[in-house]
Amino acid sequence: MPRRRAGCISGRIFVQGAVRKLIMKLYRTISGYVVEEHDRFYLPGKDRGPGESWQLLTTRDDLHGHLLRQIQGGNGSEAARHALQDLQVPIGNQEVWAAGVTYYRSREARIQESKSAGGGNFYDRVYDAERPELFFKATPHRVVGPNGKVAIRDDSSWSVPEPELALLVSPKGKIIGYTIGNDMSSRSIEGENPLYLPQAKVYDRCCALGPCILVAPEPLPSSTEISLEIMRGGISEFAAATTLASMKRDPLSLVEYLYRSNSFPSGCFLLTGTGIVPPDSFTLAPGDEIRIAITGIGTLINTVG
Ligand code: DO4
Ligand code: MG
Repeated sequence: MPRRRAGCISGRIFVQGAVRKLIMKLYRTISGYVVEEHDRFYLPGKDRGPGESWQLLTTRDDLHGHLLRQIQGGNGSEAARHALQDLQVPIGNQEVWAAGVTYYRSREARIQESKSAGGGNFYDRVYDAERPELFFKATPHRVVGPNGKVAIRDDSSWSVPEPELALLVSPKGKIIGYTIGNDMSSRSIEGENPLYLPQAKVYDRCCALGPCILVAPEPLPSSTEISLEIMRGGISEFAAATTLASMKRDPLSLVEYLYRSNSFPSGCFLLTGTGIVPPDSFTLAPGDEIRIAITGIGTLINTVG
């Protein structure tokens, strides 16, 4: 039996040597990075000498243990809580990639939108295939953060947000965190021809990430809920929810495919697909507020502008 010593961190009992299952939230702010744990807020970069850069921090395979060590013995501070008023987009130099047709609802909507263009059974086939659909989504300059303005394309007549769980993956291919992603999409362009997918998906301010990175030592439970609400003029125009249980693919297998013969020296974010698609009569308009919530992570709010 290994010897374990009981200790106390800020009033919370822990056992030395035991696997600690603490879940933390990591925020990027103008004042440095903030770690939230158990309703306490820490600014380790500020309190312990010059902090490491966001990019360095968010590529560490040992991110969970590293942050735990940084907050150990502390009580948090008001300054750290205050710093959350100036949140920044939680991305460094990572590329953003995305998976598609990972939920039945997405498969159904794509088949419908590409029908008149003779979309064939590609979506049907990819939903059932062993190899997932993976596509390039954004470079950091195309990504906005919490409360930022996402865009609809000037040449799109039918646009929607796609609320997705986003994985933060290290250069070595380890999932080190989770955040909320909005895969803004033009359904008119994609529906015209599936070969137009890169234009439907990649443009300025086509993606939002945030509000924080959830750093958890274990995968998220399948009961994790993803919800979307779109507000127009203060009125709820559309609202729906799904859970990770409806996702056809395992996040680990999506990452495994993404990293096949493909390297990510700066790590990457991988959006895991949408399970929520508004009705065909709905298209986004300037001024719409998009609220995406994921259990345990928080709410990402953006306006179309
Ligand atoms: O097949 C096109 C894109 C699918 C997608 O973005 C999704 O299912 O979330
Ligand atoms: Mg998507």
